[in-house]
Amino acid sequence: MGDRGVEGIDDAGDASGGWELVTLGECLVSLVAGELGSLAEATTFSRHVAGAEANVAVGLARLGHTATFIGHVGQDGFGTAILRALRGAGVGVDWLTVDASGSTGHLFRERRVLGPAEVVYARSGSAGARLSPEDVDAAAAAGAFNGARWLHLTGITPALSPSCRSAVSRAIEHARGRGLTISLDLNLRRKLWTDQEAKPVLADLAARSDVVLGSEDEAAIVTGQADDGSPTSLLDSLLALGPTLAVLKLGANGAMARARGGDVVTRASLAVIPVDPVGAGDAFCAGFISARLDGADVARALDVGNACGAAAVAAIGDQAGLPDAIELERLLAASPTDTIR
Ligand code: KDG
Repeated sequence: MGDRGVEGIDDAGDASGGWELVTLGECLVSLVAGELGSLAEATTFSRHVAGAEANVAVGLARLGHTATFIGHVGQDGFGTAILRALRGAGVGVDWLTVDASGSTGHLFRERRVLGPAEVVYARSGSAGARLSPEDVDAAAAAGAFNGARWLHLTGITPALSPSCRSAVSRAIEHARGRGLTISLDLNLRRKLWTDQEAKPVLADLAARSDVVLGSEDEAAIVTGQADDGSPTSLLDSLLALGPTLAVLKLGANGAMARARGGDVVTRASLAVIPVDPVGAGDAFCAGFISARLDGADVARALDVGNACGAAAVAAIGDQAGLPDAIELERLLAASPTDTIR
């Protein structure tokens, strides 16, 4: 178990320098509709920095951990905005390449408080999709993984391009060789690939990860098990793929987890009226990973993840609501009627 990182050992040691968390993928700009409802009626948009892995890195940094991000942005104003935002959040950008051969990926999305929100991507052929295994090797050679404790991956990056898929695989090799804990958020994006294309790729990544997180729908696709309303059997099917810990994000219903050979742990979410549901899953991952890096047990990590997810949906944009450590403690301690005066 020693080579399985934090999830495989009881006593998570201190970071020995460098970045605690390494992640990689496409950080993009998200143009979020100002008006609630259909994109068809939206006329104003606000610009935010987005991208699942970058959201997790920013979430970790807000909570006092250190995180670095490997990727590409275009040599354009959106790329500059991303660099400034990540740097300003304290995320390492030493391995965020400014790439003149493609533009920065962006997306438009509507804001709904009822039903799923539609996203329109403008990321095909983007700079972000040019991330390659050579980038990961270069970051590793420059020390990105030295002293790191955690590698976080999502199912979005392998869908972007063959080189992105290889980059994810290469990151696992670097992390595994150094004993990092590896987490995979399934994050199935059906506008990027079909379920049939995604299933074997994500199942393979899950097999090579320590912690797999996802929704019930995503877990059902990746495990090939019917989503029959039994989260416990989905957790077991995820564990059968190979990780030591499986986590189901249940949105307003909280989260559940099971470690291999352990009991099912279920924790409720915080009550919240969402103003922008996108980014909740990434915020959950940030909170969960942060708590595990702090040595928390799975129940506490689920609580922290749920609180971060609730905080994220209470603000517009993927990253605006990500709490710092003080806000997090207030959220975990407060009754719904509390006011800070
Ligand atoms: O989880 C939020 C992400 O989905 C969003 O920021 C954009 O990375 C993104 C994607 O590909 O959907």
